[in-house]
Amino acid sequence: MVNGKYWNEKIETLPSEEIRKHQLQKLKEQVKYCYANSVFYHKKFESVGLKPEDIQTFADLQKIPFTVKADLKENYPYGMVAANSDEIVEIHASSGTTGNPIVGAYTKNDIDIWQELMARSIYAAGGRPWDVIHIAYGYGLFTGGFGFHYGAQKLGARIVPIGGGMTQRQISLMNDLGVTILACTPSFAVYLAEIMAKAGVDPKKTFKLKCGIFGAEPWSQQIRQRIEKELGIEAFDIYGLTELCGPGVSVECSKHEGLHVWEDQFIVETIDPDTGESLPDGQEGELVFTALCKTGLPVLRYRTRDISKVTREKCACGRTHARMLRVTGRSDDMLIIRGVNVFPSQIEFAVMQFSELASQYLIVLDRPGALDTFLVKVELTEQAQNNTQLDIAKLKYSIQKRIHIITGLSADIEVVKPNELPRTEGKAKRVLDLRKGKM
Ligand code: DLL
Repeated sequence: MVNGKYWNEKIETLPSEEIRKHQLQKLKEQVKYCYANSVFYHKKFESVGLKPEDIQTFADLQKIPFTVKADLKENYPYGMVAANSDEIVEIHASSGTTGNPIVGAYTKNDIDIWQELMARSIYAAGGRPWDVIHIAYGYGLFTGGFGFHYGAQKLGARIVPIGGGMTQRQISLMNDLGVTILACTPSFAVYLAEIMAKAGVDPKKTFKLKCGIFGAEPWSQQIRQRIEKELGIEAFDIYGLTELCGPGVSVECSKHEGLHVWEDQFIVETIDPDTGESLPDGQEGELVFTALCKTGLPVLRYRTRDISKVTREKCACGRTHARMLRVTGRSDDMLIIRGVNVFPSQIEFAVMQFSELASQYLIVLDRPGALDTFLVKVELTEQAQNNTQLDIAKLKYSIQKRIHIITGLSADIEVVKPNELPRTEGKAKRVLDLRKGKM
């Protein structure tokens, strides 16, 4: 259906009990598939004495051991592939910061599913065949560019496959080509808005932009408000990871009350990241996903490290699939500063309270002696920079106080000039940890 509320109404509004029934059926089949075709899962099952027949109910899901990032790294590149090698038609990868990259190996079946999920996701965010979609996620091994490309292609929208880079040119093309949907990381959207403001371009006046579909990194409510205000668009959150397909695991609908997880393809669970214990819906924890129909590189109970919570309350949009709330951070993003646990999102929350500051910030940690140093670099907006009345010392003190209230730690604050902090076209870098290797 092209002009209704849904891309795939039957699936998107399937009654919850039917989704559960479908999931259990697919889970049983997938477990059998993994046991028979994946050397990795066969061994894993044997090591805990598990046979595919042992999975009969939802509760039995708990019997399946978790799969973790290290499994994928250790089995790089093809050790976890279950399909015949000539069935693999595409490879993607995410780099991470250490060790081997995480490889995604896709069969034609996997690409078809991904394309369907991305068409649904773009549609849920308001995309229609008559839209012009500017895909500024990187093309290549990163899944962002191709994921959006496949989805927009299925939708029949007009694609501008710009990828990363050429920021100035991107802006003029967006205007010239009548772009209506912007797809990129939230930090790149902020960057585009900054460059537009600097060039005296007001996207609200000349552009046809109506919405943006942003993901691949955590972003706060405050960043969303800034993007929406500066670009004059409605912003939608999209989530995904290479291990599951790429973007298109979940997406926000027009209600903006969490991201619908496409449950016909994934079972989502939340666990305590420290103990691995299963948590009830509504409680914050680490997201764990089981891909139900993946054949290239299947994953069962995959620990994402992403922190969120799941709700199964009815959504006013009519979609019946569970929702996850925005990802607040990753359990392995957590910084331990002077013994205190701090998430970059907490610093972002503090910084974004100040209208004098731009959206860019950088946390710099070091250990020159016995103690950690904790510096937060923040950047003035052009407007604040030109305000001769601005009392920088007072501003610094207020930021410091706010960070202290949130984290209990006192940070040093450095206020820098507009555009002084580095921008990236891909995922933003928020932390510079110089302590590594220093005891
Ligand atoms: O980032 C896939 C993607 C591309 C998603 C474009 C959305 C848009 P990876 O490079 O494998 O895949 O990184 C996956 O990025 O585990 C999260 O930590 C983070 N992430 C992805 N989307 C979001 C989001 C892509 N909406 C990792 N909010 C995940 C917060 C996100 N974090």
